[in-house]
Amino acid sequence: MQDQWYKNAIAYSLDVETFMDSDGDGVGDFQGLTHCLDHLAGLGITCLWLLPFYPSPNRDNGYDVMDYYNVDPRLGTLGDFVEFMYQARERGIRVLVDLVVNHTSNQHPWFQAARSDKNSKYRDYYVWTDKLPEHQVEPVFPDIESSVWEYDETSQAYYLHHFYKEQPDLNIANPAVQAEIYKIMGFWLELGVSGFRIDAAPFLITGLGIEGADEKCLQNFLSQMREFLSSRSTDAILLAEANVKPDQFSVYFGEGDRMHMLFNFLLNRHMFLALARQEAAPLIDGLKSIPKIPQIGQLLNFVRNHDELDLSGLASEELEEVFAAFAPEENMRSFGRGIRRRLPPMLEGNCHRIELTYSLMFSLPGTPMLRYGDEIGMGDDLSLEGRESVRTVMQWSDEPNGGFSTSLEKALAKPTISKGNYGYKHVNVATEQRDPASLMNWMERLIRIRKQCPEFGRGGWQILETDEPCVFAHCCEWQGRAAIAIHNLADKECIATIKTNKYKHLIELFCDRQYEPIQGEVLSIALSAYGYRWFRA
Ligand code: TEU
Repeated sequence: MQDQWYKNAIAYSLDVETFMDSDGDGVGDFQGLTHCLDHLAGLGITCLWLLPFYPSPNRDNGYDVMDYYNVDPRLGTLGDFVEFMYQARERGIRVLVDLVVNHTSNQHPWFQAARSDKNSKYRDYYVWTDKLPEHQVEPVFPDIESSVWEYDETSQAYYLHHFYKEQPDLNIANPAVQAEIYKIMGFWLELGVSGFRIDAAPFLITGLGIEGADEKCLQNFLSQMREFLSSRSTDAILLAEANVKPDQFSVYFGEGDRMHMLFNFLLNRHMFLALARQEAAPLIDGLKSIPKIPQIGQLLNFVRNHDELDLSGLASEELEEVFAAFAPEENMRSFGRGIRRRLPPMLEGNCHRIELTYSLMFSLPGTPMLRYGDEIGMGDDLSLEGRESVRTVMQWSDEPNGGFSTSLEKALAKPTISKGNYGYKHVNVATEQRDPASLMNWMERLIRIRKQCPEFGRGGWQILETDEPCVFAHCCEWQGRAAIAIHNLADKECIATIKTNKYKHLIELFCDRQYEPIQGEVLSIALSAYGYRWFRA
């Protein structure tokens, strides 16, 4: 039986390319990452998700794979990967890898064979049409691609691509393609990974790109994927990247026989709306709208990822409220639905508010995930194109290049070091290590306390009603124990009265400053502006 380790994990996502360069060529690599494992272990991280590190022409930051069975030579060798896996395991850190199989790179040998020969067995690995269908879905990047169909001169037909045209969609309905996917999963499982992040899950099976895709077919495929996984490992998990509405959650979780985890995009955007309004209501509505999840299922909470802050599920007025609060300048927006910024610049560097946000995210029901650089409060670099603005290199010290690379010319040739207040001179691991009041040391404490509160990861949750609209208070219970978290989203202090007779003696676990102990039968909780308090009840 699975011990459901993922329900009490502390996850961390990183891109090998931007984490640490060990050989001075200006590009991060597996050896560099291996040297930095002690930093991650010291923080308390127990599970890494690595963004794609496979050979790729890099049209889409590695999300266009040319070879599923290797490491991009810029990042190291398979040998370096295996050594990294050993060193991670020694430190109790599990590793999830990105399974990018909605599409391949157009440079993948399968696509090369498919386009050059209509009789090739690889032809049906992709989705072709001679005539453009009448109804077409929108491409994911409408600012760059005008259609999901691209005409291929060589084979005189159109192929389907939901993302960039250099990323032809695989025809996953084809059993031969499914067999290839299982072979890829089997390979990485043998190398010791603890599971997969399933990239672009909702797009996997999309018929001919026509609206009303074959949902049943997708469900079957997700079940079969799980069956394959279980036949090879009792421990590994599947984590789907699916930014979908609550009524679609069951497609991914099934009866507990499909995905183990889903990214919690839903609560993510509700959290940002709540922060923008300085009101708890959007978070409460968000939580309440999450359907019941099978026992083995879990949601993965996060603040930001490597894409834009995707707000596409919000109503248009709500979207505008978040834009107005956190991205007033046009160039931070991406075609109307997202924000290309990291959190600290969105909150104008307000340390107290940054802590509030992570404290909140870590206490939400589910598993928390950080993204590299979150622990030190890294910013973005809006002078970079598109999503590159939030993909700058990790800042290790105030040395040149932020200690990321010894190669001055090469790393600087690629201007990835973020500037200004958030640049490596001010924000870096070495400096924060020495400062007891730093965000990084705070994050380490947050993680330690969170590990002592399995209730947030494993328990059932309940909203605690308060008389202050700006206060979000909730309680999670598991195996007869309860953990309570109270967050003041507003920039003014308050005293929130919590209406409950159930919890009388609260023991303070974690808070933003020294508070008077709570006394008496009525729970009157003092909170500073953006204050937060965690209790054991
Ligand atoms: O994103 C998949 C996805 O569904 C997109 O809509 C995502 O929300 C969008 O890229 C926002 O910028 C994944 C990866 O996270 C993304 O980086 C890749 O570009 C994409 O798949 C294609 O592989």
